[in-house]
Amino acid sequence: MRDAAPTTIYLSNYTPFGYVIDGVELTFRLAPSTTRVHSRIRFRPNPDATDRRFFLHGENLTRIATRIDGVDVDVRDVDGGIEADAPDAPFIWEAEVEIDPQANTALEGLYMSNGMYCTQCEAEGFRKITYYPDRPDVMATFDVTIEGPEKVMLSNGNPVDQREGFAKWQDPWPKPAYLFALVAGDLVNHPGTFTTRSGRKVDLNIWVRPGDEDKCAFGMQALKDSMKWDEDVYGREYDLDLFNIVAVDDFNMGAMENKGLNIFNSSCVLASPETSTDANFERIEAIIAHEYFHNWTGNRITCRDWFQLCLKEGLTVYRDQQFTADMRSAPVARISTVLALRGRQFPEDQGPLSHPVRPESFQEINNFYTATVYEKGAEVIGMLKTLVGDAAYAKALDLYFERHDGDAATIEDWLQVFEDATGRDLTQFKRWYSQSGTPRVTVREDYDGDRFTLHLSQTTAPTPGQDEKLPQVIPVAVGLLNPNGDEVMETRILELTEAEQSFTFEGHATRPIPSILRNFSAPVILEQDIDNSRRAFLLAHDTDPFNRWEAGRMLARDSLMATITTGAAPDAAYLEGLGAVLRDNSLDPAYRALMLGQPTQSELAGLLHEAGITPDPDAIHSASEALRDAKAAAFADLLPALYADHQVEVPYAPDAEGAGNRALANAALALISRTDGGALAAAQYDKADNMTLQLAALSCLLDAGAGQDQLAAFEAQWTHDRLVMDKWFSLQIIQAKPEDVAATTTRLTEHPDFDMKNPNRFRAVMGALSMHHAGFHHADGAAYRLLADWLIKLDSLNPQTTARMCNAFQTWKRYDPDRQALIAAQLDRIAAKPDLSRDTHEMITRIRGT
Ligand code: B3K
Ligand code: ZN
Repeated sequence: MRDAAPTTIYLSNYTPFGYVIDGVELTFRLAPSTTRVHSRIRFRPNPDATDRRFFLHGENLTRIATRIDGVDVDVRDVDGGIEADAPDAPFIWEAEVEIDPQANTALEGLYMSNGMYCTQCEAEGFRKITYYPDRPDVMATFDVTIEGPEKVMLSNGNPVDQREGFAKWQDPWPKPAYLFALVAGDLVNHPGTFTTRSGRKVDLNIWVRPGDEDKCAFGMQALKDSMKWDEDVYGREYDLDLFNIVAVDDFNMGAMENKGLNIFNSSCVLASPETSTDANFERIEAIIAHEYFHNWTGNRITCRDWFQLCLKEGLTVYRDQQFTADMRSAPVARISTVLALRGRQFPEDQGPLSHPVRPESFQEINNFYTATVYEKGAEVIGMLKTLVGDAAYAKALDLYFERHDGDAATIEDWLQVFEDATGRDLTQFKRWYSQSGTPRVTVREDYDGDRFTLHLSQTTAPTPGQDEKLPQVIPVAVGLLNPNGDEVMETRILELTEAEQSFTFEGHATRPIPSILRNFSAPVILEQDIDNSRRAFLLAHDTDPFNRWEAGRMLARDSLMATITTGAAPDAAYLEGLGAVLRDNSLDPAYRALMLGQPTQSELAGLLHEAGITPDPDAIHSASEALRDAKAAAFADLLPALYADHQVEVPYAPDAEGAGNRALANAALALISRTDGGALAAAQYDKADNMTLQLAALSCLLDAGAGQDQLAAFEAQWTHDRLVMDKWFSLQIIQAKPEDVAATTTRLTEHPDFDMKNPNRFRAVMGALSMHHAGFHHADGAAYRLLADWLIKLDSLNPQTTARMCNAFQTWKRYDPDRQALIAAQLDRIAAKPDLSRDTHEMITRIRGT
């Protein structure tokens, strides 16, 4: 067996596997460095395939024996696996291999985390467990036997035999190998039950390390809420008698939807008021829902090949966003989604990593679990629903589940369902899956005394590999207001399908004021040549909560841009409009807290670059600070009341209402701390009985240049809790002055609790470094060098997390020639590392470009 060389895989080269599987039996004899895996797989020729090459993937496996129909067989080592001569008739394949979970620091395949065994197989990790056609279109039922001294030994499906040192599991649902899971260790469970709408009782468990039992209740409730919601909204019922979730400390991502045995990064499931912030609770709720929803969108209907990843991810993200909107505030949820999209997906789509929602080629599929596939993929589903309407969407989804249950499907299958359910031709809409880049929609207005006309046009800038762009189908939600702020036309969907198109609205005796792209109806950049008074009007009156927020956001943006480019003082119209919103007690506190926010420094750098201006990170930093100071001054009278009025007196609960009040009070505290030297924050820190208040207070203190005592006290209080300590590590970098960021980060990497092998800790430190815009881009280049040093070190241990972190460099072409040269030198240094992983190699090559 040889390691796979970095070859490029193309969507257009898909061919089915030559064999189908009638059943898989696996036996694991667990030992930390010498786990034996015996596989017995019933193959038969695939009538739908022509290529009969019997190729099985395999990586890092020590081969002990291979047999066909009980007879030892010689296999040939080829790139990425083995080949053997197989009969043109049904046969039984057996293999005995040895693997070393203890040495598996890549956290892919079977590995150990804090003394427990666990697996991560998506996308291509099963081949590190045994020889197998490790591709999602090969589906089979799995019987799994686990032998070992572990107290708890889990796999997918239902337990059929459990004795001391032995556990046998059967999963009746055929599945691709990427959904296989095994967990074994000294675990305890937080139990629950759910009765499905057809009356079946399902046992639920959250498995954790002893000591974490008190952090499971919230996740359990989120799971039950998700199960109920999927029944109510999508008509989807759970299909096994048992659903297990396991919390694991060392995990490359958030969580994984393995059939009946979801595995979670402990940061995405464990929660308690003392250790978790409101934002943590909300994220946990969303991720539990997301993984649960995959049971239908991903597991029952899976992907034919990895190019179709958005089929399950875009749809499942869309579903978890709907769930959050239903469980909490819909406008607040939508604004948060758009903030994340603009923060992560837009830069990706406008830089060297830009790729279509359905990519057409890759070297390492793990590099394509991106904001584009996930978040833009979800926006595409949302647009489809907007275009066909709610009822037709529901009809199409029913048809999708009916027609494709048990299939490994494609985007073509998905769109066909919508075409059949609605009679609509989606040929042009499909470009959302193949064309990369963020479309730019420009608006011009005309009024003739009665008719109001919107002239819309669309363009998309060239992206890597795509010079020419065709017009896309863009649903533009528009409402009209009169000058008093009353809505004179309710939201309507304009379908922009041409490069240029005009839409006329008759019977308007006074010139209406349009509110365009309501609820952010498409993932585009809207260019509207309107002045501040128009934006201030919309900030005061727009009946669409998203666009009302957006009006404030645009005022903040323009104010910041003016400060950066001309040194102008913060815009008084913005501050005045914002003040009115903050004083309006009829508005949801969570919404007002979002209103107080402003574009991030990285977002501003992107906007400057788009406008043809080289961003200066120091100038962006000072303008952002100046705007915060201006808010602190302008609202000096209001802020103490805002703070006092939104104190939550009842015991902590992570619900939307309490969280909204805390968000607004903490936003007020952040501004107050700019003028009181941190006095109020210190008082909050002293009395805080939950992490939301404690962490916010500490953050304000550090921002005010104080808080060293509290920082030490925090460390002493939480030194035993890895997840809380991640926050302690991050916060010091986030709140460091730009010129101190690299040194602070270096100091933290020397802390005895800095453990690069733990992805959460690595991300807490290196992620914070890369997200501190002015610190990361400090002109001395120290932060670039530091990140590159650590990426080079981590690459040999954990390619996936290393490759993901390379994203920090993706915006490098925005900056001045000196910074570009500094970054290019680091990219080249990483590229030159001997034995660089395929993952990191692909990322660096794409980012570096030519
Ligand atoms: N499907 C997994 C992600 C797997 C990532 C592999 N590199 C979690 C999720 O999207 O739900
Ligand atoms: Zn997912």
